[in-house]
Amino acid sequence: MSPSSTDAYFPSVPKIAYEGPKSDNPLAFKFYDENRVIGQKTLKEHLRFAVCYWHTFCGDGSDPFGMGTWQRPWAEHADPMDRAKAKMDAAFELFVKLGAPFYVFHDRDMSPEGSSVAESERNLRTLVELAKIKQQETGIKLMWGTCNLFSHPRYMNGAATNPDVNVIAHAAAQVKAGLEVTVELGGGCFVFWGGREGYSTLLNTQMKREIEHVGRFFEMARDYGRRIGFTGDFLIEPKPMEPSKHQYDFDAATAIGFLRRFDLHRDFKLNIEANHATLANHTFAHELQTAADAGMLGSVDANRGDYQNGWDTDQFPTDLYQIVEAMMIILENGGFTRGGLNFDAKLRRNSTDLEDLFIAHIGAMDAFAKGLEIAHRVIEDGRIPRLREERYRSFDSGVGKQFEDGELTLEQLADHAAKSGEPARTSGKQELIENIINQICFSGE
Ligand code: XUL
Ligand code: CO
Repeated sequence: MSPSSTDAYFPSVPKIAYEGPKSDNPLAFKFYDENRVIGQKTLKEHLRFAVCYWHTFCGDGSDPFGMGTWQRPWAEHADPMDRAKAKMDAAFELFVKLGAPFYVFHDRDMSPEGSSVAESERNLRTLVELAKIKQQETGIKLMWGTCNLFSHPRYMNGAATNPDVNVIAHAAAQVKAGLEVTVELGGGCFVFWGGREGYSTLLNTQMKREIEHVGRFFEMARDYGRRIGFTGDFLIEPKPMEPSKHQYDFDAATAIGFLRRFDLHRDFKLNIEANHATLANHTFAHELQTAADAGMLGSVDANRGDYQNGWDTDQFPTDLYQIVEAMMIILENGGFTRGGLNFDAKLRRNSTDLEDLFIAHIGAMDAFAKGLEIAHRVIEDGRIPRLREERYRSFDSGVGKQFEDGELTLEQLADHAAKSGEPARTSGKQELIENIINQICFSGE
């Protein structure tokens, strides 16, 4: 039997409180005061933090070179369903103690795969019934659901892009059930991350056909979701590679082009992950801005990579400069609606204490709270937004305006060059802008 007490798995961890910047308590927030108001909203409403089920409760610290290092009491049950129930108790205990308003999960994180489609679905529904009760008891909400279409051996050649339609059918069964339970649990979004939707070599791959198959699959998922009353956002989470050599939803721009091509752009948005951005040789900010400019910034997987490593280290986000820039884009885009900041992040393999799970989340929540505050101050301060605006002043009237409005031919624009002569050199002011960011970061309130 799994323990049901809310204090069973982390007895030494109290409800995490806000103690302010001077506190030396590792189990307290220094900056994340959920009720503090910035602009029009509280920090809780702005940041919409979610804890992910997979790294935090399913991970065991193993890597390709070694076995698990973490001893998790909820993983000790021999029976897979008992283990799943214990894991859920531990998960909700952590959500409550941390004060995270949301969580996210893959179908197979929450419940074990059975020996048939029917058994897998039965397992999932048993756990979803428990999750429903726990959501009601705690007020914690599901931000998004997703399906694990990459771990099982059947997906080794892809899920929706698999060369065998029988495999795609299994992916359909999972997504059908995944959508149903996401609706039942009130999830605001449904995510597709296509780790194996790509190829290893073009020598055995019909790329055009595979991409058309995934387009068709998303269309079917969209239609089914809408039929059963899912009114939220479908999200694609771009990633360039890993585990596939090349993933079809390489980055935000590629995913946006794909969604428009298959006429999915009205129902789908993007879930931007920081470490996926850096693997694509972009910055986190670049991917956020690309999604925002297309009206498709749905949600964020908040983590960070390591610039020396070419893989997805999924570290907890604490890099303040990266976070400030991200929060500026999120605020300028009007903030989150259904999405939020999901910590798709894992402890280092040698961070073996149970309390490290709390310490890691606290640090990331504090970093985003501070980052939000600074981003808000940068926007209110106005110097940087003004400098950016002024760079484009020449388009506000005259020839620039005519150009933007499509009123000029190439010859007319060329004539303008002849008449106006060599343009004045205008500084981009990057150093000044970076200095202003530092001034605002370090000058306090
Ligand atoms: C993998 C990754 C996934 C998705 C959900 O890199 O980010 O965990 O967030 O499938
Ligand atoms: Co992710």
